[in-house]
Amino acid sequence: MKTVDIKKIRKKMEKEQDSKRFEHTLGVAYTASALAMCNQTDPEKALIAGLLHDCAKCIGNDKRISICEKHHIPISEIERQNPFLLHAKAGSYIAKKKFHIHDEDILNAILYHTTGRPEMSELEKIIYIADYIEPGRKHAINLPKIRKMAFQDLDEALLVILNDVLNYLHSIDNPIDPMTQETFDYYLSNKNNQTKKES
Ligand code: DGI
Ligand code: FE
Ligand code: FE
Repeated sequence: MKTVDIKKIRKKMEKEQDSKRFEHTLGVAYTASALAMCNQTDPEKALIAGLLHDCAKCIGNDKRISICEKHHIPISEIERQNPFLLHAKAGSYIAKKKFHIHDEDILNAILYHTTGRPEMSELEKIIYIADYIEPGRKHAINLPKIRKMAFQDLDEALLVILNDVLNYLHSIDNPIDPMTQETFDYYLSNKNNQTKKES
């Protein structure tokens, strides 16, 4: 990986994000880095992906849509209706073009950090999980249990988070992105297949 100036990225994010969002960004970056250490994954890549994962969070829906349209990034029906979801796609694009990140794994970790996807890489799982468990998060149910699990088994933690997110979205009548559902279904069947093999 070409050397990336992490200090510069951190400074830019501090300037662009409000203080609460920046605290979250740091929380994700360092939690992801610790999870990477725990899973023989590159902690520096995790730090960079964590610092950049919400780089399109503070730019407004119109801008997110226009970035995607201008650069031929497909917008699904559900993303059109809930443009906040696009901060993942727009963020991945900004990370590449504005922050000169060319590592596909980092770009994908940003791209799939909100919905997940089937067959995630270790880094993608780590960013998805770190986003949910970083120390600044307070409200999700099962947090203490998930935080412990995250440092023992990424797939187990992923499955509980996806289950809780889907239940939460159903409870407040929010539409589900098919990718969120697909990710849950994939990791559930993965777990069931493993249990069958073991017995
Ligand atoms: O950007 P953050 O707030 O740090 O975290 P995020 O990018 O994971 O976004 C979290 C929000 O995204 C949370 O309120 C749940 C929501 N979300 C995740 N999957 C879906 C979703 N919202 C909808 N409507 N549909 C989804 O499938
Ligand atoms: Fe996000
Ligand atoms: Fe986030």
